Amino acid sequence: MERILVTGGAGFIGSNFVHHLVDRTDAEVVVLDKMTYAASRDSIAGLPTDRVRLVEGDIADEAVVEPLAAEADAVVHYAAESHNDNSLADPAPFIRTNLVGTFTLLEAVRRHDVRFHHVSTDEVYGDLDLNDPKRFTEDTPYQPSSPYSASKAGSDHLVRAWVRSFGVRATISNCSNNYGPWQHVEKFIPRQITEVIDGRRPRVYGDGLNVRDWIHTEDHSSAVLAILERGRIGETYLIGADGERSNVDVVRAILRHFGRPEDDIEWVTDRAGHDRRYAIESGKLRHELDWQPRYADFDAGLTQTIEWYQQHQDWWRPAKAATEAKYAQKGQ
Ligand code: NAD
Ligand code: TDX
Repeated sequence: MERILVTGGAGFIGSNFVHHLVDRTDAEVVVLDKMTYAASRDSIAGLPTDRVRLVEGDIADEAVVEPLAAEADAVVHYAAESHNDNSLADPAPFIRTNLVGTFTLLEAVRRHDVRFHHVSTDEVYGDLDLNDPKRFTEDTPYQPSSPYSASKAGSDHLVRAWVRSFGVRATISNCSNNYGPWQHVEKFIPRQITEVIDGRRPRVYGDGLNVRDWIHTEDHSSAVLAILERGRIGETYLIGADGERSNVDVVRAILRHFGRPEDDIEWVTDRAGHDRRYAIESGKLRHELDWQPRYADFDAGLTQTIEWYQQHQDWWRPAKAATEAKYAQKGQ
């Protein structure tokens, strides 16, 4: 594989994948990113300029996408509006980027017969009860709850239809909640770490018992590369690292790290339609593609992530005040 187009490659997870490609393959990487509030040039700064090129543009703009798809051997599609709370406040950009953007890319890879990998989320499956022994599998029916997850579910369906009707050579992955460096401070773990660094209390929605299945972003990247290289065309692979934790448990671990009392929590207004629990059964990926997570110990990965945010205050501070102002308006 010589030239790989990575959409959303200046975002949290896409930028990690760009580093992963540079470190582990000989590929030339073109990043197509609209550079929204969620993007960061710093996250891909310092990479060799003969290997990585950033194109600032919109995946929903055919004139931008067409020439880049024409010269690519593969497209790995991360670009999205990604935050549930934002999708509840204003769904429009989610429809345009996640649905129209994915459609625009699919039409371009169809024209040029380019291999396509679509990065999606476990949220397309809706949620599980706390005491349900089941986990999501590739056969779980779609039942998205929020405008964000509905737009991602729709984008998955577009990919499946383009495979079946037009023979597009595509795979899909649905991953659980990612954590690690370079995640925007609007998201749960960075928000709580930076609140505590600023001497405030972590802000937990509802009763805090909602469960997320955490995976380090490095492990997400290694799984996507395995699927790109060895996955079967037309298949979906679930990506997860057996990292189920309740939100309140994660917050208590962060408080402990800073030597603060474990009940020093601000309980705030719950998210509308808040999914209760996500849990991934990733046996297909592990057995078929021989993939294993490297960050099996969530607490060690969390400690490393906390230290990263302590050491990179210049990076996250510019976004922090505006993010908190938005949450404050909603009582969160
Ligand atoms: P992010 O918000 O950090 O990054 C998204 C990137 O896409 C940004 O750089 C942004 O500028 C870019 N972008 C947005 N709209 C664009 C457009 N119209 N054209 C081009 N670029 C555009 O998101 P993330 O957390 O890194 O998520 C990346 C992908 O992984 C998304 O598709 C998301 O649905 C999926 N995913 C995320 C998680 C998670 O826990 N964060 C879990 C599973 C799947
Ligand atoms: O301040 C907060 N307090 C709180 O209790 C925030 C920001 C969140 N939460 C809760 C809501 C969720 O139960 O924490 C949990 C995680 O919240 P988010 O970080 O917003 O993630 P989530 O909604 O689970 O979605 C994430 O994982 C799946 C990503 O943002 C999606 O892009 C991905 O598809």
